[in-house]
Amino acid sequence: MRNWTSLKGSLTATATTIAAATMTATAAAAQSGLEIVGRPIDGKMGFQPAVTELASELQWLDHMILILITIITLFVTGLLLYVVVRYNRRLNPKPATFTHNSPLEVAWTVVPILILVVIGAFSLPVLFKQQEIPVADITIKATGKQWYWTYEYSDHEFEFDSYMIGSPATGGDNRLTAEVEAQLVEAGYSREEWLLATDTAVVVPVGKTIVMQVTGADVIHSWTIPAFGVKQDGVPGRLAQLWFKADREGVYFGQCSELCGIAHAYMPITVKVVSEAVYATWLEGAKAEYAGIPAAVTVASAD
Ligand SMILES: [Cu+2]
Repeated sequence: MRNWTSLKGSLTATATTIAAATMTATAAAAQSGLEIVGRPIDGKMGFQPAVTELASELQWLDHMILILITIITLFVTGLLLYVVVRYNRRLNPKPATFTHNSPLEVAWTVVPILILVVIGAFSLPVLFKQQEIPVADITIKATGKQWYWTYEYSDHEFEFDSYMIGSPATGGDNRLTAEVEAQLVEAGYSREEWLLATDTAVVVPVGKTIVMQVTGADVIHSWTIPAFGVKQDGVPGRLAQLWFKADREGVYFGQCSELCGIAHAYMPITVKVVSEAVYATWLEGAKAEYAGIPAAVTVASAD
């Protein structure tokens, strides 16, 4: 029913409305009262709020390197200006003719090496922390498809598809129309979340270690949530892993981050971090709603 190709031009308006209503009802179920935390904001600079240790460390590293490169850039600019002023032809009519200065050459080789070692010493632990996958409380498999995501809750044997609200699968045509805005509102979002909100969302409990297995069914996609500090390519035929432990309830958004075809811009990612109680309730509902849905891979054709 949510197959892209079969939907294209074949669904009647009634069926679309029913489907949209069902999907948005599910989406809204786990969202009441949840703050929208992780989304881009017009005119803002910098990072989204860091809600995992990984994201905090990444952002700390970024700031540390920003300070280092600012110092280096100012130093080099200062040297250049000094040389331009002090050693121009007017102030220095008789130029020096030496070609070597061993102490200086050793210094400009050793100092950059030391700077790189310092950067490496701080960045490698952050990288390893991302790549060393801890024992999972919950394992979810995200499969990127043209152009939506399928999430399998591996511990509970159910899966569901996640489409952008306003995509052809939810009765739209990737444009923000009045109907699409109504769907967004009904699902607990606003037009600000257009291109970010999906009909179903990944729901996880706060403070639990989530291991996300990421793969692709057709071409390479990439799963990311900036506020979690995670990004992983989903490559067909490979199963990569990422992990996160969100410490703040809320709604978080990401987008497919590997150019994957014509509707690449229309396959966002929505994650809701909820309390354990809300998660347990959602899980029961999801089991009832999605159990037995065949795990068939639906590959969209480009027509
Ligand atoms: Cu993509």
